[in-house]
Amino acid sequence: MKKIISGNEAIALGFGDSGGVFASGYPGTPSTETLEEVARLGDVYCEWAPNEKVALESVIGASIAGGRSLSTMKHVGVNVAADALLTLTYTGVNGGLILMVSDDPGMHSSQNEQDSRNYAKFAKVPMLDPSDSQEAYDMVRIGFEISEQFDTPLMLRTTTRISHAKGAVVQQEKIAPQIGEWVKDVPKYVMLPNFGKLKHIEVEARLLKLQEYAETSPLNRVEMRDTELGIITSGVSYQHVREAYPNASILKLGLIHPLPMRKISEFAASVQRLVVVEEMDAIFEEQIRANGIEVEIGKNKLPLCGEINADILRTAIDGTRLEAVSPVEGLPQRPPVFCPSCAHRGLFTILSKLKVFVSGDIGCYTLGALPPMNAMHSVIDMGASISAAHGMAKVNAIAGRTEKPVAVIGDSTFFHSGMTGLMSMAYNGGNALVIIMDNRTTGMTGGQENPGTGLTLQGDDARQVEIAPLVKALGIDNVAELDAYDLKATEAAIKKGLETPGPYVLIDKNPCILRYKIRKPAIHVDQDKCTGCRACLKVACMALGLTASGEKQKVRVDPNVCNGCGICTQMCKFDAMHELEGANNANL
Ligand SMILES: Cc1ncc(C[n+]2csc(CCOP(=O)(O)OP(=O)(O)O)c2C)c(N)n1
Repeated sequence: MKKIISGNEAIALGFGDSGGVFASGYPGTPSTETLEEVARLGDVYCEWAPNEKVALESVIGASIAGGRSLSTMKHVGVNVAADALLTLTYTGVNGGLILMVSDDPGMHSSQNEQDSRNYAKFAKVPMLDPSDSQEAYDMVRIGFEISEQFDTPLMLRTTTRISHAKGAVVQQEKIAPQIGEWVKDVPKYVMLPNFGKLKHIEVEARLLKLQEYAETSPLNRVEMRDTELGIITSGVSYQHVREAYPNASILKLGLIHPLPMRKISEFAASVQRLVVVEEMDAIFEEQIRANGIEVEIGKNKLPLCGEINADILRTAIDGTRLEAVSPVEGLPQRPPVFCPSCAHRGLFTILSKLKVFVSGDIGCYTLGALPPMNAMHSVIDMGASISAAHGMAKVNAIAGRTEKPVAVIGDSTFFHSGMTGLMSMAYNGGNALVIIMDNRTTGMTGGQENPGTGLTLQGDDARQVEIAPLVKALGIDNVAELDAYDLKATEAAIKKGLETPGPYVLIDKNPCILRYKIRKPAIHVDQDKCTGCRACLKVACMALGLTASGEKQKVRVDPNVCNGCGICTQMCKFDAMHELEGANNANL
């Protein structure tokens, strides 16, 4: 029976069907649903980790204990887990180990566009690159087999289109959970220099064996058609190539590291023009050229940035365009905004007013950087808000500047990698105001659980880590609560935090209204009192608009969108905005 499922769902299903025993990951688009789907299978153990390094390390332990295991994360998550990965490659595995990493070409929802194929090269591990849901499913099973046969971790890479697009999947016969013996093997698992030196030699030999495997593996297949044009490609690019050039010959790579150079060379010799199609970096092309094989078109014509599509291919390869493609040019931009009644809106209304330097972090609150708030001035990576604010404060002190930086971070990001920065600030005598927006969920990625929510990935009760005592234990004496829905109190709290010397932490505990489904009646605007001054529009709420043009425009509230938080009412000097019981009850 066929199932129509996404690549992420297919990987989860493949894990369940291939004897998977333990899975751990950290949310990140486009990988997130994979672990959520493993949880839905019901019969395989899985958990959210507070960050990707912890996830991978737990999976390493599960593998050492003999279980087939899976770790899931987005591309930047591998940066966090890289310390573990780059030594895991030396120890190898016991139970098969797959690190699923999802890249985001085009940056639909990411802070950078890094190409994880570099990590396979860097860590000297095999990498698989599926082109559709069926391949994503099948590659989990073959991935475990490769991992165990070659004693290596294996990376299974998806990109946004593979993770999220749906396709038909036929399941293989389910195999029982695979759990080997749990053995003590010091030279294998203890990477002291003496053992590590020997292991490095093994890793290099393993790579050569994997290369031989890649030469004959059906994962890398030649599709011979018209020999005038030959294209080497993989992953989602294969689909674009098939659409743009249905008659071209293709070398479709599934095992993309290490590359089968003999196969590539034979394919190159069998076609007249050789084109290499890959999104982002020139990983294949550089290796192919380094082997003395002539590539007519690669990154000399194809983009290094963003996604490719059939139209881009046709334009680059022979200067023609696809008639069927209708570009989205001219459509209005719809940048994301805070949800109606999100507490982050109250905070950024005040930060914007106070014109302080805000060292930001990654989460829904990053939207505070956009107009009209313009109240976030640096965002680097998860956790950087606190450590960067610390560095800023130190240089400010050296320069004789008095302004104290403000760091803004969410609960999930704080647990992920903000805690260590805060500890450093306390330890090194820092001087920043840190605001933790504890909405009790990992909001940006869709509302996942974390150590502060009191629930596991499966929704079962869990030990709930409290942030205030944790902050104190990290060495911060000044810790206070904040209610970002109360603008006056928020302004007063922030001012106090800025005036008090040394590290100061404010914690807002208003829950995420989406995740916790909080609904309130809409705000009503008294049109007789509204002067049209537009002060309320500064809170940038999508429920607020203007009355029809013509007469002096006044503010109106869309009751279907408004969620009655009352932040806008506090901006009104004319008492024109009120909570009206029952106003939009019909829409609750
Ligand atoms: C290293 C890394 N892992 C994962 C992500 C994906 N991601 C973006 S924001 C975020 C967490 C947001 O949760 P939180 O800090 O609680 O803020 P909220 O969105 O709830 O306001 C995650 C997991 C990322 N950008 N970088």
